[in-house]
Amino acid sequence: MPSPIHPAWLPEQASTPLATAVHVAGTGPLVATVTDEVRAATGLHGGHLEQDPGAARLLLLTLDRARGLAGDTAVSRVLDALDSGPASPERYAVVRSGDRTVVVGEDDHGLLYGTFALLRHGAGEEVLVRRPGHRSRMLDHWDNMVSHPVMGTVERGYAGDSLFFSDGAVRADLGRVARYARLLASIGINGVAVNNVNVHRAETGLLGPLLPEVARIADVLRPWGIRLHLSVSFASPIVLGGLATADPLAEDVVRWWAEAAERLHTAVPDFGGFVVKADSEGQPGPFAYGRDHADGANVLARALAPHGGVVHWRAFVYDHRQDWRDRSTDRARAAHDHFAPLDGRFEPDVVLQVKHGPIDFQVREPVSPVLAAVPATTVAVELQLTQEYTGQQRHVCYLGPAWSQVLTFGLAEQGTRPVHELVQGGVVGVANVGTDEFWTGHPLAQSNLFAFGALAWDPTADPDVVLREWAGATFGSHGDDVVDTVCAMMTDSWATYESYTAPLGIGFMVRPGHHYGPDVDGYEYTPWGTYHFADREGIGVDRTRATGTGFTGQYPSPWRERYEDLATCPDELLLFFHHVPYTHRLRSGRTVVQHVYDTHLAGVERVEELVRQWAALEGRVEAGVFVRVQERLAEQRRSAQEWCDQVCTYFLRHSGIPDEHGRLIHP
Ligand code: GCW
Repeated sequence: MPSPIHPAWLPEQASTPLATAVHVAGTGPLVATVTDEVRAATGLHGGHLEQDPGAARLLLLTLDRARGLAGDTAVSRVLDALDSGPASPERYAVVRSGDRTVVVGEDDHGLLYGTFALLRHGAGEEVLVRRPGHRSRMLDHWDNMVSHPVMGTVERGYAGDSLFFSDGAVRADLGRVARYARLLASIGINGVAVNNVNVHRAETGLLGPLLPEVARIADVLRPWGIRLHLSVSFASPIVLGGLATADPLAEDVVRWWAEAAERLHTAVPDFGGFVVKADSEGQPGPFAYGRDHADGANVLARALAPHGGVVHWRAFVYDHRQDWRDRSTDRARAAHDHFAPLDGRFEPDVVLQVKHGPIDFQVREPVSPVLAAVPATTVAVELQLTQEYTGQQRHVCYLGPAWSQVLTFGLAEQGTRPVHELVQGGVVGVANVGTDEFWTGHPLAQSNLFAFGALAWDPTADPDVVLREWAGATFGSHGDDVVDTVCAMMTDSWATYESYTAPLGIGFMVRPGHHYGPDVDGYEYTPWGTYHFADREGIGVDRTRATGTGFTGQYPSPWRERYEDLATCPDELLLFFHHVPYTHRLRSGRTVVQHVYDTHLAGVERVEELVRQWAALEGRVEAGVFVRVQERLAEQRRSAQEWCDQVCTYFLRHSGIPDEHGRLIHP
């Protein structure tokens, strides 16, 4: 018996009752989906579909159809509102006018999103017009076709197996994928890359013999407005095509990619494009042929150009065989060093996909300077929903506030131009779902999927409002006090996670390999380039221009100066940019070592409070959800204590400085 699948934020009772006569009209393939959604919602509540728009109480229309009904007062109000703003694909407008409600989508995508907005929020008397802040809102799955001996079927996956693949093949039953696609459509996601950026031999076949299987997945995603993308190996011309080289300038390689794109387009006419991790962590790339990453990305982009589709080329390129004895090499510098000189050389359909921070999805990193360093290149920012470094979906960690900080951070033009304006290539998230009955392992981690969609659509949205919206949709039927408790538990959960793990932006300190739990020196003498350089005097990485690796110089003003100077570097990033004595006084007034003791001990107490807050919901939420969250909180409690003890003891032993308040720090 397969276990039941949790409805996430779309339980039947969360949708607005549509006990009314509904008229749906429009052009485009998604109109059928809208009709099905509405039929389900009206069927539940006693409404019906109505052929005659004049007799309908609810009209769901694409803009072209709405224009034909301009004589209708309610429709004309919507048209006026739409016509007074700039046209934009996927835009929608919603209004309730007297006893009639109208939803108009600029296109069928807009109608789909407008319909979900109506089902979730109902309609108000003011015309609400919404347009996406980013055209591309995409999730990357790190799913493997064949289970990897260490990583399993989803690399860094904490929620069961792959939704798409099993035993080297595309799943015969894609029912779960259809339900997933519906969830994604309801939050505005419009692209999904189905396989891991680490492409193994099996997945290379997705470009060739397995194309009909790829087409089956695309067919399931399409009715929900989601385009399928594939991660591809740069060595595909060799591995799959049998060529002697993958040199991007070799004629037969150019031809091979053009033919591959042609095949894809035939099988999947709306194919979204390629995602490529090249010359990184062992993946093949153009460096092997003395070519650069513009040469590499451009050959794929030119192949796709006749058909549409983009190349998401990842900027996550660094030396993972570094010598820890060499203090001049700095992994944080790598993406900028590789890509800034290539600005202006990429084909228009290349999107440079940049991780939000310069290292690797740590709980706290500065925003990547690459996002402001390639103005002539289309960039996308990559966020990580799957909680590789933020508790692996065993710890509660609502990441909305972290992503909001990134997206609204004024990186360019003297700090006035926020990241969300720089990322014309949109927002990409590494997915956090799998075959788990709650989708995300930890039921509360569903919030991160929801928030990713909400912030990709509106990067200026308040993450607390988004949290409340998610909690209301998911738990609202259990009462407002349940929603309040869930929000109270989660609003500061990212800050809590940070408080008991690696302090002040230093990062890592995790167990090597699987990255769960503390190991302060775990990566210190490894080739991975993630060091904290603690000695008996102090800790931190000197990334200044004056005395360090010079990474601060990759930032535009005012950040290069602010990060360079100890007096202006924000506390939370201090150890990312500076090596300081344990006695260094933070801008908060506390010393570094005292800050570590205080935050870690407080972090554990906060987790204890989370356990109590959740316990009070016993009998108030669905039993399965209650138990799963309770189990995970117990593990979070244990793990937080372990982090606290190891980090505090490490600082005590290295500094010899006891806690000012005389609390027990294990010697
Ligand atoms: O965060 C690291 C992960 C790898 C991952 C890599 C990447 C897919 O530890 O598992 O590989 O980043 O982003 O490519």
